[in-house]
Amino acid sequence: MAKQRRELPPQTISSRIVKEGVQALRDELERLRDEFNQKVAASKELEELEKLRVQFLGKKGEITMLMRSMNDLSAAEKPLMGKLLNELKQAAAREIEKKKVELNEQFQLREQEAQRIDVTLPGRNFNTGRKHPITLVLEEIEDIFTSMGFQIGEGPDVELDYYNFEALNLPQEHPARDMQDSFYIDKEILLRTHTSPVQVRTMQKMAPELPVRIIAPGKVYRRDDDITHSPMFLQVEGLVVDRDISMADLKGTLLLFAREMFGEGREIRLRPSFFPFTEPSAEVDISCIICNGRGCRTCGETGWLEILGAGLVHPRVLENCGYDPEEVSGFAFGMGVERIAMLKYGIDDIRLFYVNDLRMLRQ
Ligand code: 2NM
Repeated sequence: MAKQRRELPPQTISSRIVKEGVQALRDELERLRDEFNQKVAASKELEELEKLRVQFLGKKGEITMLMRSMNDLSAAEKPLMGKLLNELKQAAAREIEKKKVELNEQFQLREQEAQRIDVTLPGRNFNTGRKHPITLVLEEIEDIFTSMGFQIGEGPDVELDYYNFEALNLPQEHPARDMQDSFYIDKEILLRTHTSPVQVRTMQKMAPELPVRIIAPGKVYRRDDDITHSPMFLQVEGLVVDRDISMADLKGTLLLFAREMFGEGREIRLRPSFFPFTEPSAEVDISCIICNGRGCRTCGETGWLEILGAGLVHPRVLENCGYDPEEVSGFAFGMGVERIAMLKYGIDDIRLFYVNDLRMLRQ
């Protein structure tokens, strides 16, 4: 391929230089300097500046081409023109660099400006999560009992028939053992129907050490589903085993709990009841938190609200768990956390706790 030199612009300048010599080159040099300075001064973007660099100083740039056209000058003219052109080239390169720094600074300034924080803008709202009402009530119950010296015990949700029923003196024919009332994994394994198996496991681990003073909070499962019953709910059971534990200890403990939980003015009342694992057994009521005992719709005009089941631990249960019923006695109680929360917050449908409707949970 032929050398490109013949085709290179500016042919007109080359031919003028041949004809008119140094003066033509000087004119062209002036013109280029002016054009370059004016264009660089007017450029506003780095890309624009780079295009100018290529246009004037690139391989085929106008200044570069002008330097090449010096070949057409006489040996006497070359040194001076070479010097002038070199000066122009170097000045142009310096100008480009200077402008580049300037544009870079402007660019960074604009970036900073865009990122600047307007301290007068209103603060951004973000949603903080909050605890579920059931969690709040559970923690409150735990705080009340731990402050009285109770420890918190835990155990598995999937439980053996032995811990859930057998050790607790629930006979084979007891209705709670029916497939209709519990969730069975197989014949001997089921979802616990109360947290009492935690009490059994704890006593068996501790015996014969005294005192046992624990609460067992956790999920329990029953085949129930209506506005006051859910197939899964939370229970807190309590247990104290020591020498000379009586119904008086039970009543004193539960009165303190009722007053901490529902207010100073609360009274409690024990009514005879039956549980296979306690003897005697009682239902425990608190004076109605709406009407203070005068009678209203919430308490069914009785002045009392049922919140707990309780009793003295059955001698057979103590024995099953490694304690001598001739030496020690104990009291136990159990409550549903949802029921307490429903009373406390005036909620009439237990299922509202589980549908995760934020309009309800935010209240
Ligand atoms: C209740 C009512 C009465 C109870 C009994 C025991 C144990 F394991 F010690 F025997 N724990 N919880 C009990 C007694 C629970 O719930 C309504």
